[in-house]
Amino acid sequence: MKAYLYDDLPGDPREDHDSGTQVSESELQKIGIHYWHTDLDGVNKIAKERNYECRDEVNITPDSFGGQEKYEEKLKTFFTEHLHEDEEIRYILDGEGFFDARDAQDRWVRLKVTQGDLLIMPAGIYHRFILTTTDYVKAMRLFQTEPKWIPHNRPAEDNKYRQEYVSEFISKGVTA
Ligand code: KMT
Ligand code: NI
Repeated sequence: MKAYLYDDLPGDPREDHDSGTQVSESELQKIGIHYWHTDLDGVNKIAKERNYECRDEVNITPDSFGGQEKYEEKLKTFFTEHLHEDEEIRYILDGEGFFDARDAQDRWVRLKVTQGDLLIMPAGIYHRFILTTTDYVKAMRLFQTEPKWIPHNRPAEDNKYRQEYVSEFISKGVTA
């Protein structure tokens, strides 16, 4: 996985948009993001520790979504800034994609994920997802008993999980 600040320049969001400023693993942890590069045994171990008993797989390509038009519609949903009331945990089985998450200064941090990357976005973090120009990703989605992937689009400041996230990772993190 590669993590850097998004350049915020116009153009196809499926391009890299690498500003050249890297974001370290410890900086990611400060905003509640965790990642591992691991094999299936590692995924099983982490899933057990965090009580993720269930999983499924998604295959995202224009074909699997019924053609270019429907695919682009789906991408719009993924790429609209939102939060969830539970962790979003994804293991990349094949292909590649970008998760963008807001840091404490409300900048986009871009995480490029490829095969073997396991990523956890905490509940309440504002984020979005998009594929790269290869237009293909296959991912495992882990969940406890029921998937809770309903997107709550920004602004969602009244959301309890947003407020918990802010008090744990944003307000405490203010230094200057
Ligand atoms: C999501 O919820 O944004 C997704 O499942 C994106 C695809 S998983 C790589
Ligand atoms: Ni999401």
